[in-house]
Amino acid sequence: MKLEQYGKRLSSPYLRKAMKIHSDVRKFMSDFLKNERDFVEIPPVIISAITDPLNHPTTKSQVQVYGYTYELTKSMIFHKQIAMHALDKIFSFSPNIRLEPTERKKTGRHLIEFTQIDVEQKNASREDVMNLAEDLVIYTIKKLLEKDSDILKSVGRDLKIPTKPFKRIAYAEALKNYGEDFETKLSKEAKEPFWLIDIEITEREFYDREDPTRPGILLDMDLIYPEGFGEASSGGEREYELDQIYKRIAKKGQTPEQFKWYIEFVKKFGLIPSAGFGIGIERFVRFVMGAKDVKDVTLFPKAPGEYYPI
Ligand code: ASN
Repeated sequence: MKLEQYGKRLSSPYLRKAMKIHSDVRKFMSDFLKNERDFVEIPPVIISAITDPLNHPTTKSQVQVYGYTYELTKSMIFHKQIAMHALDKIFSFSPNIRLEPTERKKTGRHLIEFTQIDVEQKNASREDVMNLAEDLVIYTIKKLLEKDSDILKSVGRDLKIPTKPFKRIAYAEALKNYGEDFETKLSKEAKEPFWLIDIEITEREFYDREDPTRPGILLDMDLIYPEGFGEASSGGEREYELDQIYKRIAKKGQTPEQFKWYIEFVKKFGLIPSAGFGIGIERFVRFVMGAKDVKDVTLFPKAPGEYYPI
């Protein structure tokens, strides 16, 4: 994006509205978790010796510090698990850097720099955190409809309060009925947010816990927006047993050395069972506004493969 374009878009009324929604989304999500559910907000981690390997390829972004190499955070997953030693219920507005392949600039859903509200709860089951995420989404939408109905009306968005519980679709069933592109198809068809659950082990990272009663199936979930807006969130129960962690890392073709300090930590202190999820804030705002692209609702957007002067 050229400097001139950047300058011009800053005074667009649409962007101003989007940023007001963005600000209110953060406020309501935070209010809900702090005031209604006793969660503690923790500061985000920006650089770390290890970060989320993610299940899809991204280019590593690193910084050299005092002769050591740190990665920029792709998600706070490992820190969330470790934070369970200090606190029972946490969340963070976590800036993530993911250098996605250039093709992803056209999806409408990808920025290389974005923020997710990352939530984790000690000794919680998948069921507990799905319930929590539903309440969080419903609370936030209700509050936005109360406070920002003028904005939503002015952009022609007829936003509905989702009905609880959200529908669930098992990964295998979605794949069988809709083929590889099931997520897009299901999202387009849906009128309300829904869950994709029981994702196959090969499709996710080692930290999502395998169901001990159903080998190969994870105790995880994705939240999908309706009307074609696609993925909102991913999360699940976490793997906390070291032998399983080793097994899962090997299954991914990764090595324990890649996650050295995490493994060292687990050896020395162990992990506490937990479950959690992360909801992308820009994607949430895009859904609320009914916008075409996350770029359109972001003050300083950075799309994959492009250079931005600001
Ligand atoms: N935040 C996600 C989770 O809690 C992880 C991710 O963003 N990859 O599972």
